[in-house]
Amino acid sequence: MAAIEKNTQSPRTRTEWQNLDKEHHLHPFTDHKDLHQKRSRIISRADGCYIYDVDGNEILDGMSGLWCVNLGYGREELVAAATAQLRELPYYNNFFQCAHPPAIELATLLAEISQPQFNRVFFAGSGSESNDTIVRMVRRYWDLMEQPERRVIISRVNAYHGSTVAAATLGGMKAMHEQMVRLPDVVHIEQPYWFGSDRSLSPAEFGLAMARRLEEKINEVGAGKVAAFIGEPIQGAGGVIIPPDSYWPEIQRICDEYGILLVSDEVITGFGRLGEWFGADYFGTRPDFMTFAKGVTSGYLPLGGVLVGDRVADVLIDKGGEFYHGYTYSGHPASCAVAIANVKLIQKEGLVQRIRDDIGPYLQQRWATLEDHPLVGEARMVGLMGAFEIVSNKEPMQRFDAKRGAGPLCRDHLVANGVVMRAVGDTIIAAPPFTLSRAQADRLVEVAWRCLDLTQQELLA
Ligand code: PXG
Repeated sequence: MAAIEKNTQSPRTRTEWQNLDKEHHLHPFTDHKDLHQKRSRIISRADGCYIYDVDGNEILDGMSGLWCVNLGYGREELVAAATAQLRELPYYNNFFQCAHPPAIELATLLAEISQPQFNRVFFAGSGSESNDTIVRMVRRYWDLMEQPERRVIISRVNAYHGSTVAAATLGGMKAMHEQMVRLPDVVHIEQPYWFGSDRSLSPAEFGLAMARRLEEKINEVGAGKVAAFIGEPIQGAGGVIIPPDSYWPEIQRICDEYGILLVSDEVITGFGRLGEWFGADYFGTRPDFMTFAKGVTSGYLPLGGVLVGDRVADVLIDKGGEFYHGYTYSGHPASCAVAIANVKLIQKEGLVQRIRDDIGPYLQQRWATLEDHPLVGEARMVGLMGAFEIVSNKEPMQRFDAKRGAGPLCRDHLVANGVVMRAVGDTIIAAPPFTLSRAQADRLVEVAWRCLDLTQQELLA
């Protein structure tokens, strides 16, 4: 296949793109009034770990797109897999007793790389759709188990599980809930955010206490009414909340004791981000479901899905009866072909091990040095997923007044200095591609330090 032509000659100027964008394009999660004052950044191409704006400025992508371009940009193998599949069979469905080779092959591959209880996959087009599938399948399972009173799904405050109504109900984002009608039978417990707590407990004690909120909630709701618990192994969009080591084993114990299904939302943590194939492997849980999306294709084409554990799949299959749920693009052939190529590349290049043993520990150790900056209260990272907390004072710990916008200020400096990270309030988060070099890791940290200096000068001026 011919090398892709780089679109270096943009047919329009930046201003023209910005004007058209303003006139016609509504963006996700955006205050458009605010955007129209600032104008959009127009990103027109990318290569490796870098994105380029329409003026040709090079920016190191510390967020892997939106936590998805794990293998970096410009991977010809993924382009070739998509192109070949589009030629062979661009679309066919998996409804009505049909299936196609890419969906079957990918399902088989996913069963191979996941824990032994996972042998079956239900495909969707995105993480949100996958979590809708979870809501539907959890209910179907308990109906088939003749325990229809088990209806309640327990989730966590500040969780992000997507933006469809079901997924956003599962999520714990207050601002989203205020703009929507929520599903019934979803309740939330606190998140294991030690840095955001009063820190009177040690991290280990705090982790246990937060896990036991699940047990308290089960008892409050009534043990016979609880269907499932859902959580991201590390909360991503909520600010890279890394739970203390004591947290997940206790959650697992409680789920086992009360017989409730455990759902691990692996949309960000799946496919190697933490130096293991899945976050459940990293934290040692044995979930009944894993939601995936994003990194399954490194974002080259949209795909999501749910790995369904035998406990549930066996019941669905053995008891029979149609499960009235599915999407036109459940297992789109081209997306599945890209996913197969993507997983095989991760295997061939040993990228999971690279994160566990090489670039992960390297960046983590560099990242930790940010704690020496006067503005950083904590710098944390697992695998290639990290955050640092901007504070006005370390001892006692104090935040800047939220109105000062310290986080967004720092984020804007980062972008202006050629590095993308995200601000969640005053928490700056990063999740760079798995192919990040050591020099690029150094650059992430050096630019972060410099931008913290700039932020400090501006806030203290
Ligand atoms: N679960 C998790 C854990 C996610 O992070 C979804 C589900 C939904 O996936 P889709 O494919 O429907 O978007 C996500 C998505 C951010 C940000 O700003 C994070 C996501 C999406 C958009 C923005 O960090 N995560």
